[in-house]
Amino acid sequence: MASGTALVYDEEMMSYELLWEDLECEIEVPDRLSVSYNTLKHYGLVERCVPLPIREATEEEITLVHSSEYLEIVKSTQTMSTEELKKTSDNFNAAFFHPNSYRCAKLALGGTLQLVDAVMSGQVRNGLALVRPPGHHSQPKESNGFCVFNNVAIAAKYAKKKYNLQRILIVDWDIHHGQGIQYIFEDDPSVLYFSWHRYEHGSYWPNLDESDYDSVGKGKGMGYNINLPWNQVGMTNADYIAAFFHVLLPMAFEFNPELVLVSAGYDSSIGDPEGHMRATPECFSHLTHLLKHLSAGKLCLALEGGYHLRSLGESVSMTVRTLLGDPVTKLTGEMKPWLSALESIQNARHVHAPYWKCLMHDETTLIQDLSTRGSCSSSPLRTDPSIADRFIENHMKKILHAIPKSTNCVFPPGGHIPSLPSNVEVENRSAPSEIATAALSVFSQEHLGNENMVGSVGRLLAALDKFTIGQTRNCIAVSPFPSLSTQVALQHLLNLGMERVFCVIIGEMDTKNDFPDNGTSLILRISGGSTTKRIDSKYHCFVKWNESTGESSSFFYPLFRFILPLAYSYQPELILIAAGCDRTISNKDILLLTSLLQGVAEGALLALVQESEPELTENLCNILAGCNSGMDFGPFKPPTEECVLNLKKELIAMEEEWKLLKCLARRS
Ligand code: Q9C
Ligand code: ZN
Repeated sequence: MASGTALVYDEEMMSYELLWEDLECEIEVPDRLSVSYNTLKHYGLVERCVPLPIREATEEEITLVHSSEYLEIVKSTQTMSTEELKKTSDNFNAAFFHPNSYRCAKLALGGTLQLVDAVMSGQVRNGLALVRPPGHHSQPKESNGFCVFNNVAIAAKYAKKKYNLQRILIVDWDIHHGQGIQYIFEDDPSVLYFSWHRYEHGSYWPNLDESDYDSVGKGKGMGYNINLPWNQVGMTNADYIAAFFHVLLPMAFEFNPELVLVSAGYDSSIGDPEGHMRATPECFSHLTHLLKHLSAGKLCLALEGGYHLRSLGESVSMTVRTLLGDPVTKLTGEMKPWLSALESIQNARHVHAPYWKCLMHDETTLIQDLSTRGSCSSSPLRTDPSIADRFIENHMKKILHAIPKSTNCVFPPGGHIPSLPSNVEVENRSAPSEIATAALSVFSQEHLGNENMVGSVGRLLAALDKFTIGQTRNCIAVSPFPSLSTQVALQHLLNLGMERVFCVIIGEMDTKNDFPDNGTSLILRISGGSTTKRIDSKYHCFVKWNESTGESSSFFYPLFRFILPLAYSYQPELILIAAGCDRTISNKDILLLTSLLQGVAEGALLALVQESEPELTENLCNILAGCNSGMDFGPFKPPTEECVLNLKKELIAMEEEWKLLKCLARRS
């Protein structure tokens, strides 16, 4: 499996700028690049990446998308006077040329293609191209929105051709609609394009009807263009994460791409003078973390917009940190999407329901955007960038940069120890056996004489103490009786003062259901449901899942529809995952679940596994130690109607309490 994160950067791409006065274009400055790079340096991230040399794109590559006539126009700007440059620029919408624009545009595209080659050849697992000019607005015959060549669209065509790919996903998290990319792949089912964008019912640039949610693609490409228009400014972390859970990710997993490209614009981040949204920098860690679970981690990002320099630098850094595999910083803010965001999400899901089986059985109706139509603030007040500066400065001080820590492994005394990654430590201390016996006796008298069990509980308790003082990142404990160990562990964690533990129990547990019900833990059980009964409490959830576990899995459906929104809504301090018996999800599903849940609780996670499952243990170790991002969790299949309907009952019971579960503005 490939490892490493590539970084493409060359300061030569700072050698063009706006040469005349133009309020619309003045924000696209050379410093965008140096600030991004210097912030990465400041956090020590540049040294940890693999530097890739930049190159010029060839004419053949440029014309994968652009017409030769347009190429000649761009070429001709090299020798133009300022006056001629201005005249040429005026032929396009929000574009400007400089004598170095052509050279830089060739480097920006060439750099993006270098990244694709490095990822596709396995030289690295993922990477970021810090480039300018941006690309996603440019069209076969047009420069548009500061973009000259469509870097990401050409990268997709290039990858398709050179590596014979059948399915590529393009995620456009820039705050503008990448209409250029939409036009290029509109009728192409091999490229799934997702864009969210500030829209305000068409009153925001580029003011196109085709940016609305009902542009789903054309001909064979119907269903492969996903637009999520934001009809209000001020969208937050909760809105963005909800959009990923309820719109992008289910379709992306059903699509199962072989490569993911990101039009990574950071004008969707807080403080941006264009976007006026409120997502904070760590939100980009979460978006990146989620996307790493597709296409065996093959993820290429290319910079698009981002005009608030401080916000841009911090958000880029958060992205790269996550590409490198560092623990994901907690997502801040209230986990409650705006009504306007839910309306957009509901409509996007509705128009795509005919094309995607994962949406087909869900309730979807169109909704009039009553919360915003006519009343939205079409021109938000310009906030002083220095106010945003101060906010971001403070915010970055407040949020913890979890430092990479080791993974702890607990084996019963004398148990078999599999081969482990180098950053995994094996717990060799133990709580005194009287203490272990006392902890165990709360739940069972039966095993008090079992030396193996008492010994493994002793070690588990020692490991948990280390946990709460922040000495380990996460922990996997192998136990002769995982059900019992789960109860002992949860009780101990609560005794130590933990306030919110998200407890996922997979399969059946041969213990009574005497978990607390006071909010200190949220219990989620996933099983076939033969013996499990739903408990009427907002702190006890039940996913009844009995899809036959074959080659392909549909487990992504409850993951994004229920489990992750629940976890993100609860905002736990720690995740506990227990693998019981008679499970109805596969080991691969457990690995995907575990890996995704590392995005919550700063990665603090405890996994409990039966002694007789060395393979699951070893794989979980790799995931927890961060040696997994090259794992292929696919192939996937859509869920059956029965499973969707089972989940719906639970959803209706829970969505008022856990707001990220909502993906309807209103039930009809
Ligand atoms: N007041 C990119 O982010 N101006 N291009 C819109 C609305 C054009 C953005 C004006 C913005 C172009 C790559
Ligand atoms: Zn943009």
